[in-house]
Amino acid sequence: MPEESIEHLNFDELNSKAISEPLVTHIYTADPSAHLFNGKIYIYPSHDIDAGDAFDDLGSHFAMEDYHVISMDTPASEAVDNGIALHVNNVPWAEKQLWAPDAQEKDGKYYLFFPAKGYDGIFKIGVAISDVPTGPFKPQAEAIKGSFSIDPAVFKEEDGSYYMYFGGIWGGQLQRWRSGSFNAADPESPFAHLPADDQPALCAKIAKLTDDLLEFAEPARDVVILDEQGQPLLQGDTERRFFEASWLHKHNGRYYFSYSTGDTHFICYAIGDNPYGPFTYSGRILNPVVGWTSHHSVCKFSGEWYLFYHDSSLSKGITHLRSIKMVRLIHDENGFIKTIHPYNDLNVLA
Ligand code: FUB
Repeated sequence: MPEESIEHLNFDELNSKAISEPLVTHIYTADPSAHLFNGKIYIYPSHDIDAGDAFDDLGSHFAMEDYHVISMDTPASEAVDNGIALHVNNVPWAEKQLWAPDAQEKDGKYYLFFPAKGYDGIFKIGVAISDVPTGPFKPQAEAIKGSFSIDPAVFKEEDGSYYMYFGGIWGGQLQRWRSGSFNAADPESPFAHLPADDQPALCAKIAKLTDDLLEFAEPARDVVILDEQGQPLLQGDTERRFFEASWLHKHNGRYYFSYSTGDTHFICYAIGDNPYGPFTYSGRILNPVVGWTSHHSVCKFSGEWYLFYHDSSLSKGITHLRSIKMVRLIHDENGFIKTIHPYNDLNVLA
């Protein structure tokens, strides 16, 4: 992922116009996956560090080593850092790059789902378990069988079943799995193996989880996003097609699949009538933030929806040093989400 030119930005002006503040400032955090467990908000973010790795389009500079869980009693409360919840050194199968995680609760146990690169350089998704939402989490010895790529997000359906959405292109390697096995050719290129611009876009993946939440109960399927004509979005439709950062929330009986468009920096959403989709593209949730990546979650507290997201305002624009934030998210009377502008009267891409 390239470093965006930020020379035109005045960070004092930017921070005075930001619609929300970082939730924590003593560490850098990103990719916030928020859930309500036992009436309290728990946020499962990436823990950004500067490990000194050079910037590249594969995201090698995102060299995170551990996770911290952040908790809040209410949206207005102080955000509390609960310390290290999992470290890569304790994950037998993982070598590096603990990217965006998620968590779920089942029968009083808490499951942390996380991507990491194995010693073969291939991203897989693992699970770690704790008796409490804040961890520490004990990892399984192996990654989930049949898992690949990054950015797991696990949705709990009202019937008690759980579905994992996952995947990310470029450095997230999703394009290398198009044939069903990992294509290692052109290892330095994030663009090799992508569909042509006039072909259907590469889709996020979905798989139902087994009852113990430790494995896929079925082969992963495509999460298809349709345009207004009912046709799959095309790979060249970069302002709407899926890039990474899947999330699923349910509102008034409809399923909202949201995601980042990556190199065009939007958080968009599409609506469907079941967890598998297809979903119809419905608009933008969040306009571009400072920093290259955008990644979010949507969580309800006391009847109000909130968007959790990140930007690089605290680090003055350093792409891999981000800070988690939150803001109210509004569905209008027809169920469409009102687009959020992260800085009043300011477009960071202008
Ligand atoms: O934090 C590392 C990667 O950056 C995440 O996995 C992506 O979603 C992007 O936010």
